[in-house]
Amino acid sequence: MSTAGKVIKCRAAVLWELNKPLSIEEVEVAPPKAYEIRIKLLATGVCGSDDHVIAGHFFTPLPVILGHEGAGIVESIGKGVTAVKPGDAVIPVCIPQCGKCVVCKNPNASFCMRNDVTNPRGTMQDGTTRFTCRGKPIHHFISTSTFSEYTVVDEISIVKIDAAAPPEKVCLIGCGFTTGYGSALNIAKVTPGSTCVVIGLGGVGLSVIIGCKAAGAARIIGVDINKRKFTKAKELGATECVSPQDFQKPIEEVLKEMSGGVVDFSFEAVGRIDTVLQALLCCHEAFGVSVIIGVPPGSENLSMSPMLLLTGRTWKGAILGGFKTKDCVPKLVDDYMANKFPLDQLITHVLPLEQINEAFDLLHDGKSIRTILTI
Ligand code: COD
Ligand code: ZN
Ligand code: ZN
Repeated sequence: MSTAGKVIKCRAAVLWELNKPLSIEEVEVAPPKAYEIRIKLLATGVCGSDDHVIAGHFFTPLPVILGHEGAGIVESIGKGVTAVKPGDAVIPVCIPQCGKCVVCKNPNASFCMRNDVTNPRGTMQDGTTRFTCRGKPIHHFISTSTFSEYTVVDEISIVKIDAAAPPEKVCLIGCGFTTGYGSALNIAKVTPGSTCVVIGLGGVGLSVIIGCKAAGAARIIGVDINKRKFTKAKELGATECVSPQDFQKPIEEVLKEMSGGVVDFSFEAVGRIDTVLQALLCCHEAFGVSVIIGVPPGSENLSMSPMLLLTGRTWKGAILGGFKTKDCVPKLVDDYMANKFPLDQLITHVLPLEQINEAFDLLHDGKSIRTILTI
């Protein structure tokens, strides 16, 4: 029996309050309106940014269904939708590509102005939500909300992918992998023979390493306070790894010495003020490029000397690796299918959606890189 046009009752993980476990609830998912798509999700990754929301470091309206690294199939479409049809394999994307705004029209920019990241409303583009639970509207999260059996997204926030791609793997192309890999290739534009420093070896930092290696970097130095992350970092291309806790002096000094003073590219993939500064300071003062990927807690500002940039450093940042999502995500899936990068190695755990809080425990305890939730 077709569910098109009807409200679907299904399971979803709802965050009602900050710093509380997610609650598996029965939610109602309304049918898609014009230019919207309802998706049956099959798998979703658990990203550090979902955790930042729960901890109150990344503001989005509550109650909310989090999750932004999903893959699934189209269940039904609203009026006017042409990008996909029911049955298509898709990835919802947390940065839309509307194709019409000044950013979308700029070939060198990707942060579409219709994103829900800068000033999150937690809604569809029309300002309303498609989720209800216990009679209350539930917010969406950065245009995606993948911790649910079904979600509704705008047409500008969905990409069609190869139907043969395994959802429990390519869901990571919805955020973590793409964020790190693109930061190396598109934002830093890592050059062959260069020396790179990657601070933070979670799923995003490891994806930076994959990108640096693909670009032909000669040295890739991984930095993390959790030494359990070093083995995988080396498997993926880090040439050496260090923990700041093993040194008396600041880690940027250690990194400068290790590299003979020549760090060409540095990346911050932790989401802390001190590591943002470490990444900036460790790269060469005249030609170093430092890329911010993590977002420190909302109220924290950084104070730095303008001299750090006057000498010639470049300081950059990007969300989702600077990829224009509609143009690039399907190609990344094709590249994965052609074995061009080792995405599977980022996956350390697979759990059912019901065990989502265990997935966050694994992340907090530093035991997982990526947990995939099967839905
Ligand atoms: N020095 C070095 N490493 C550290 C330190 C430190 N002081 N503190 C923690 N770490 C390490 C941790 O041990 C861990 O290995 C790693 O840093 C962080 O990894 P995860 O697994 O917690 O997080 P990721 O890799 O999934 O995500 C990292 C981000 C930085 C992308 C994320 O947390 C973030 O800040 N997101 C906000 C940016 C954003 O919105 N991006 C788009 C959607 S994700
Ligand atoms: Zn993410
Ligand atoms: Zn746009």
